[in-house]
Amino acid sequence: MSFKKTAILSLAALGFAASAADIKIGVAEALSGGAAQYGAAIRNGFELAAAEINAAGGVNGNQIVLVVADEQGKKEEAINVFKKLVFQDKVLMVFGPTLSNSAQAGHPIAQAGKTVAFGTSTTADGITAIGDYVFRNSVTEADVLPETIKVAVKNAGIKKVAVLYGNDDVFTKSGYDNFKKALDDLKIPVTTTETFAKGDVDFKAQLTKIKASGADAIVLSALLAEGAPIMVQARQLGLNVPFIGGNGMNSTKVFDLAKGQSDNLYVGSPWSASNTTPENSKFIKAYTEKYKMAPDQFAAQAYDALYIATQALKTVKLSGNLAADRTALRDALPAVKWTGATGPFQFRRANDKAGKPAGYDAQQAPIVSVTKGAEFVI
Ligand code: 1QQ
Repeated sequence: MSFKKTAILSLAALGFAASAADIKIGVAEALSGGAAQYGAAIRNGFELAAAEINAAGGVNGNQIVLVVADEQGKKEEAINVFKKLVFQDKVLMVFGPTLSNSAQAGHPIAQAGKTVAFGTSTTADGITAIGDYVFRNSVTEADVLPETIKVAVKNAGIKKVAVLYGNDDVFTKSGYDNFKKALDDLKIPVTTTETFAKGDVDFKAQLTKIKASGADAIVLSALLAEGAPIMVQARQLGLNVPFIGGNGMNSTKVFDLAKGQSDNLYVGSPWSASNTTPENSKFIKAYTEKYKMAPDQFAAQAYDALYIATQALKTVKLSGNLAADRTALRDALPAVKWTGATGPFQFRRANDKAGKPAGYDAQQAPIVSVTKGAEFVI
């Protein structure tokens, strides 16, 4: 008998055998760097859901074990972390990464390893075109932005807008493309289109041009690291028009980062703190008790995502053969329907670039809200 076998047998004799049935799930999120503004809330959402699911008996008696890794909001790190989780840690599936920019780098690794990659915050075009193991429950910019613009225009009597976007990030660029399409469809004139890059800190030149252009609102496709200072600097320049933002601006962190200058920002998401369904009330209460702070949509989507995966896992008879189990989970996921903190959810098949069926997007309706006194109000 080899040493390895002896070691396993003695572990079993000591009562560790049950751990063989643990279900290892990877969580690859930005836990440091600028995107940790989102990633920390996402991790909290997963850990809350895992604790609840395990306390209620786990998945057919098996406990969920999260293997959390920091992909730092960077493409190269997303590649490293996905390789580690898929090939070294041998997790059943991977949630994350936080940014679409990183997903374009990390998801092909999961796809090659025939392992589900499940985004809970990735909203750019083309993510689920990567392959049939790629899923997300985050509603795309393409689905949300037309609705956000419609509500903002109606509410604030907007006639013409300026557009400002980050041109070096997959998400901010996709947000721009979808904003542009929605503005064209609604025949809303654009006074000027300005850009910035990741890491920029001074946006006065672009904002001065926007002010001179006479726009009634600023359509902004940005992540918080740049989006929050943009709001502050606009107000400093006396540019007090509404902002219309994408998913990147849809975080309560905007209230900390743009202190006192965060009013009048329109965003859309299926999740709202003021939604009083039993599922959402339970989530908000449990989250607030556990973390001593209010959740945001990023936490809510991660929380729902683990419940969605759990519903699929409950229908799968895990064989202990990793490759077979990974594929069985992939095959079970598309049929899941789940009503969670973000409301009723189901998947919708996405196509690849050639128009052939690929991964799965979220089929969910957005709610548009506007910031007022450090709150999102419907
Ligand atoms: C993306 C996003 C970001 C705002 C996630 C935090 O939506 O990168 O797709």
